[in-house]
Amino acid sequence: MEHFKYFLIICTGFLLSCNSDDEPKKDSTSGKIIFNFEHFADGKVLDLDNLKYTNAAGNDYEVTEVQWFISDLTLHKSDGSKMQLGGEDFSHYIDTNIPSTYQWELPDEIPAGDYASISMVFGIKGEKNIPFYYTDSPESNMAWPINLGGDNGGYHYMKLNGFWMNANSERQPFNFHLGVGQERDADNKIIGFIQNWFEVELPASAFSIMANEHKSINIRMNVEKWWDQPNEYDFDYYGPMTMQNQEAMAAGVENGQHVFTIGSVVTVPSE
Ligand SMILES: [Cu+2]
Repeated sequence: MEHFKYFLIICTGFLLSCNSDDEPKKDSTSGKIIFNFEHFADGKVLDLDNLKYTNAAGNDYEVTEVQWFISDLTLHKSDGSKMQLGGEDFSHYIDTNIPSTYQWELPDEIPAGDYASISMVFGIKGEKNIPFYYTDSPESNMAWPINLGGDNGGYHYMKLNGFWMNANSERQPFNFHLGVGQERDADNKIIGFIQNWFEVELPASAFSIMANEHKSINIRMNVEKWWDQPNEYDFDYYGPMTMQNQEAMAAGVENGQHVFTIGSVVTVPSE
């Protein structure tokens, strides 16, 4: 009997300590964010596999698929403080062939209040872009050749594939792929690598969130802007492939500052 009493005390103590450790910290002063991703062209939802678009350089083109990484999403307050989202899940993969990738539900508790802006990294920062980091598809299919990217260029930032009508009026495939670039000597031998990821502050991304509120924020890729300004991107000049062409990728990266906008911010009823 005495033993049994001790057993009960130990058990209860164990359960109590377990409970207090495992209980998720329910913060009644915070909300949650869900990001949704959408692809637009010329101000409307991107119509895939339809050769009906014309870029700034006058190339008629179509898009067959867009596959890309976003990472290090960060909320900024007007006092300069910031909060990086996602924790260990610092990146998210988006694929027009896999609609389930269009949503990224952040685990973070977002303190209630006003936020001045949202910033994002297009692609993955070099120190996190480690070869063989992603072991499962579809992310693993984004691997960037090690000879073209080195130890900090493990994955494509984006594969944007399609066709354009070339100077000979032929429908020619293009692979507008962005990732780590190469520095080459006069003999075209690779002598270094160039990080092409970039950070962008999303225009008009101020929002506020209340306690227990869920915000659904749409991040929009405006596809035509990859080829618009400041560099009018002519496929007849740059050619169908970009991966070994730093000049082409640099033009895309500069234009990339104008590619992303906020589609909408909606408060969704929480469960
Ligand atoms: Cu590629």
